[in-house]
Amino acid sequence: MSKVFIIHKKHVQLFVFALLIILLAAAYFTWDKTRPASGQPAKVQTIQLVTGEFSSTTEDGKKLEVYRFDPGSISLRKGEPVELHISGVNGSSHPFVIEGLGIKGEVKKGHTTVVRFTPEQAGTYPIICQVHTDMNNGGPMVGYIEVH
Ligand SMILES: [Cu+2]
Repeated sequence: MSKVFIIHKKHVQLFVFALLIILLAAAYFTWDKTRPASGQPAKVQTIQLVTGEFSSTTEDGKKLEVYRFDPGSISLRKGEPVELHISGVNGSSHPFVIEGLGIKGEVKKGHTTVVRFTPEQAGTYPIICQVHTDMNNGGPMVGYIEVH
């Protein structure tokens, strides 16, 4: 009776020892994995844009005018935070949307509008001025945001 009890106690000791080894190993691997991840700061992709203008006169004296985002296309890496700094130079106001990203804003002359987002999917996202839409209205004022 007592012999059986002693063997059983040794098994319990062995089990506790094995459990301790497993817990130590688990703690070691978890610690090793989280260290490089927490030490890496998020890179912000900062892009500078301005609102510009092309203008011209036809042979019969008609004035042509189009506002634009400059540069007209930008390239971004997906999964990294972005800051667009859009400064208003030509045109008093440009209320805009970025299609596919659910972003709205406005650029005013003499001011810089900052737009922050993190693109999660590759694709082309047009930034469209809602006032300067076509040739009869000083447009089309559109830029293209390429996410790779
Ligand atoms: Cu505009």
